[in-house]
Amino acid sequence: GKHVDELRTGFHFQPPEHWINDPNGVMYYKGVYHLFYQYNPKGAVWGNIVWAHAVSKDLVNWVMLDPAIYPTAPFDENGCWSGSATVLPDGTPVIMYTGIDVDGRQVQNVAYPKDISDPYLREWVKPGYNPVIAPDAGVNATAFRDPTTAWRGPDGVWRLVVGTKDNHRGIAALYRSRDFKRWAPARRALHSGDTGMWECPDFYPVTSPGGGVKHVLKVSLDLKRYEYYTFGEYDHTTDAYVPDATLADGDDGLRYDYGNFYASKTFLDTEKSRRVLWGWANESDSAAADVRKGWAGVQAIPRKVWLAPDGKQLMQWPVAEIESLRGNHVNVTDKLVRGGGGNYFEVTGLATPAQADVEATFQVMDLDKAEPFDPAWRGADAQTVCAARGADAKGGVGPFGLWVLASDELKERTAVFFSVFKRDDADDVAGGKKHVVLMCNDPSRSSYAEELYKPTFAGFVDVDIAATGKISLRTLIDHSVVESFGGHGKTAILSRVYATKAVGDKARLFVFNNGESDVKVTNLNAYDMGSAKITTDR
Ligand code: DQQ
Repeated sequence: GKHVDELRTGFHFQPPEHWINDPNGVMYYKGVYHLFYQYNPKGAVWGNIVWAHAVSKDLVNWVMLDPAIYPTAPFDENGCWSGSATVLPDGTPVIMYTGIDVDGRQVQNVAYPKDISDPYLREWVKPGYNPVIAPDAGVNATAFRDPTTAWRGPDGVWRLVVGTKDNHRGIAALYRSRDFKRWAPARRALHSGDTGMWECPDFYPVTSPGGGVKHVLKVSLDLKRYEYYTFGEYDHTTDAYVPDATLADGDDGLRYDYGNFYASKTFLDTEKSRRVLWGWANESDSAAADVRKGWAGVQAIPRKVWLAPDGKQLMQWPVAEIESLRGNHVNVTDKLVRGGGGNYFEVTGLATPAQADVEATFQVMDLDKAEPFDPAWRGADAQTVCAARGADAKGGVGPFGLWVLASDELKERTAVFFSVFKRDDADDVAGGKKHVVLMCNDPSRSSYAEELYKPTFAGFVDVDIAATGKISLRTLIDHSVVESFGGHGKTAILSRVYATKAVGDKARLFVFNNGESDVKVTNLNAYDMGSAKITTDR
């Protein structure tokens, strides 16, 4: 029907129909970006999993190809689950993925391109010697999956990590190989934690602002359905990984995204010398609604990822290529939204506010109005605080921010906003900062529809707001996706919402302020976004 089509994205990746989940085997090879992803060729629910395949020259427009890897052999006949690509020194790409074998065991298999002169690498061959990594005695064969991209040590030996668990302990199991064919488990895991199964691990170097290199380890928490990362020192000789002591190493750790974003994976873009992150965003409507729609799941906009100048966290920003879709542009400069609660103005002039890119800088005019950060919230996560103090709360400084996908009568609206509190403690974590900045996504009023999962998502933004009084927000609005970046990429939140009235050209965009302090929009640029070109080449 019309309504469900209006929820399809214009510039977030999704295939024409059916279910998708994890990005797989992402890579750049001879001028072409490859995205493989978990896909059900038969329906809009998880199952019958194969590796679907799409290629792009710019990470924006895609050519859809036939599935690249699908069950064909005893070592994967019950499914082709997640994995990664590695480009070997001779330029040959190799995929390692998890097969669900005839006995239901999770094993790791390799696949090589059939014809490396095909720039699209359409066909993949699985050698008969698969699996190359099987669960040994003592390994949980139903929790042993999602191999990372491999890296080579100074000794010329390949290493990679497989996600697994031992009871409640999540493990990044390390394997080694000289020839990518015979793999042996290392005596010690790369890392582990008391957080349940570790899915989709990722391990990669980032340049340290202080010089040298840090390594990032990201894991997806099967039980919590979110990801966290640490970074620290990795010794290439001993394969010891020691996360920086200042970082939380558990489910309270740093996240790429505090919203709907899972099973992510990075690759090194050698063309543009950057690391690019892909992540999957599930639906937040019901499975029955997905079947009616005929599709489920999108990929987040690929994000450049790097270590912050202060060395305390990763930064993320949508790849610059996405800006090629920007069209008609609206600007607001130095517009005051008075305090006192309930003040707002509309950003007019966009043709497609349901498909837009908004960048805004807010200046808090009276930081002294910030309320003290409730001691009861100390140690609580941002989500708990924001769930207690949603977008409609009357605060001291904030809530202020955007209402996106808003309907005419303003009953449907998704709030993306900041709240600022005074820190009454001088703990080390604050690093001298006197305020706590909270970034939230409140979808509680996003839709008239029922049976939606509408959790508040939130993260802290580690900025010193007292220095300038300013905080920035970028929000990519794409029909049923609201993907936001606070503090120039310090905190990201992706949310899925399902407006019924605020769809297509009926959606509207507002700036609101529910705090006591005035807030000035010093600069806001909003762009209509064109649609990505999706073509088929079969
Ligand atoms: N999805 C895949 C698994 C992975 C999970 C199966 C994470 O390989 O652990 O579709 O979303």
